[in-house]
Amino acid sequence: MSDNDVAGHAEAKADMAGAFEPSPGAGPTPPSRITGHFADDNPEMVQFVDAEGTRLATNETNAPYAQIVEDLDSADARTIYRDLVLVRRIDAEGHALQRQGELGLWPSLLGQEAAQVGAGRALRPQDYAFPGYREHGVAWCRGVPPENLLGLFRGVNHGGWDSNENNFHLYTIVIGNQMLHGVGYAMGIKADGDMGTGDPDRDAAVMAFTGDGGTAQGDFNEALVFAAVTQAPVVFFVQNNQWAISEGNERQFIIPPYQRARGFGFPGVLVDGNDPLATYAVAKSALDAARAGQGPTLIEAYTYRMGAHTTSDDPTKYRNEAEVEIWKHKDPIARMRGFMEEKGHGDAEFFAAVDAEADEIAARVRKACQEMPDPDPVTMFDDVYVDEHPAVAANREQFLAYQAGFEEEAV
Ligand SMILES: Cc1ncc(C[n+]2csc(CCOP(=O)(O)OP(=O)(O)O)c2C)c(N)n1
Ligand SMILES: [Mg+2]
Repeated sequence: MSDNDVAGHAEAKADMAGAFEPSPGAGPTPPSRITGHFADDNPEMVQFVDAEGTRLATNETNAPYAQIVEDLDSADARTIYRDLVLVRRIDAEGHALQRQGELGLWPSLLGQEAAQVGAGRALRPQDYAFPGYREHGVAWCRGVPPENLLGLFRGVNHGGWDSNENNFHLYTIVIGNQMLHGVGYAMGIKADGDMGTGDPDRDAAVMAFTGDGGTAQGDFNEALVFAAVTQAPVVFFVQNNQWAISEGNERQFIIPPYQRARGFGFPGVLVDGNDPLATYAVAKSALDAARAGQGPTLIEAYTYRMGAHTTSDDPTKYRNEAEVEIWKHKDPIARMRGFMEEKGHGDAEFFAAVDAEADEIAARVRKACQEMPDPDPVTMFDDVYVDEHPAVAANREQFLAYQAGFEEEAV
C-alpha cells in the first residue's frame, strides 16, 4: 500500500496549504464533524435497532425492508452476532501481529463489522464480491480463511487467494478500481443470461465495495455510468467511515453518495452502517433486485473507522478523540447483543461460547501466521494470466537467470 508515513503526510499537508479553501489542516476537528457531517439524524437513513439494541418502530424509511428483518429467526441472529465477534477478533489479531513485526501492514475494520457482515451475509454463493483492502468481514462471510488475509499482508502469498474458490475477488489497493472490475463481471453475468431467470440458484449479482474516499475517484464514477447504461446486476456498497486516511467527507463530496446514485440513473439508499439488521436487509433487497434484472443500487453504509487508517497511520494527528468517543456508543456488537437479549435470541451461555470460539480462532490464526513459510519467488509468475503468456514466460526466464547469478557468485 502506498500510504504516506505520518511525517511525509504532514509535509505534504504543509505543501498543500492554501491549495484548497477552507483547509481542514491538522487542527481541531470542526464542530460539524462531532455531531455527524451528513447522516446522523437523517430521516432517510434506514435503521432497525438503536444504539442500545432496542428495535425501532416501523417508519416510512425502514418499512420497505421490515419484512426481511421479520423473517430473521434466532439462528440467523446468532449467526450474525457470531460473525461480528469473530471478525473483530481476527482483525485485532491482524493489528497485533503487525505491531509485533509479523505483518507488513494491517488495515483495521474496527467499527465497520456490521456494515460488512450485513452485506456479506446477504450474498448468495453464486454472487461475486469485489473488495477493497479492508473487507475482512466480507471475506469471512464468503468463507475465505483468515490465514489468507494474513498471508497477503505478510507478503508470503502473491495476491492472497484464488478468487473463484469463494467468489471473492482479490483485495484491490488502487482506490475505486474494483468498481470497474465488478461492473465488468456483472455485465458478464448478464451476457451469460444468469440474471432474471427466476431460478434462485442461477441468478447472480455482484457487490462492489469501496469507501467514502473511493467515491471521488474517476474509476468509481465511470463504473456507475457503465452499470446504469447496461443495467448490470451490481450493487455498489460504499462504506462511509467518514475518513479517507486524513481527509474527511467534506473533501470527497458535497452531495452524499446515496443521493448521487439518482443522478447516474439508479436508486441510492442510506443505511445505518452500525446496525447489522439494517445493513443485511438493505443489502439483501438490493441484491434481489439486481439478480431479478432490475438494475444497480448504490448503498451508503454510514459508519465510522474506529482505528487508524492502517498501522502506518496516526489519526491523533488529524482528528478529534471526542468524535471517536461518540462512535463508541454506537458499537455494532453491543447493539446486536442488546437486541438479542431483548428478544431472547441468545443467553449468557451462547455469548460465552462465541467469546471462547473467538479465543480459539485468534490462537489458530496467530500460530498459522507465525509459521507461514516464505514462498519460492518464482511462483509470482504463475497466476498472472489463466494461460501461459509469452511475455510472462520471458520474465520468468529472466528472473531465474538473475537468481542463478547469485548461486554462481557464492561458489
Ligand atoms: C488511486 C489511489 N490513490 C491513492 C491511494 C492512496 N490511498 C490509500 S487508502 C486511501 C484512502 C481511501 O479512503 P476510503 O475510500 O474512504 O477508504 P477507507 O480507507 O476509509 O476504507 C488513499 C488515498 C491509492 N491506494 N490509490
Ligand atoms: Mg473512508
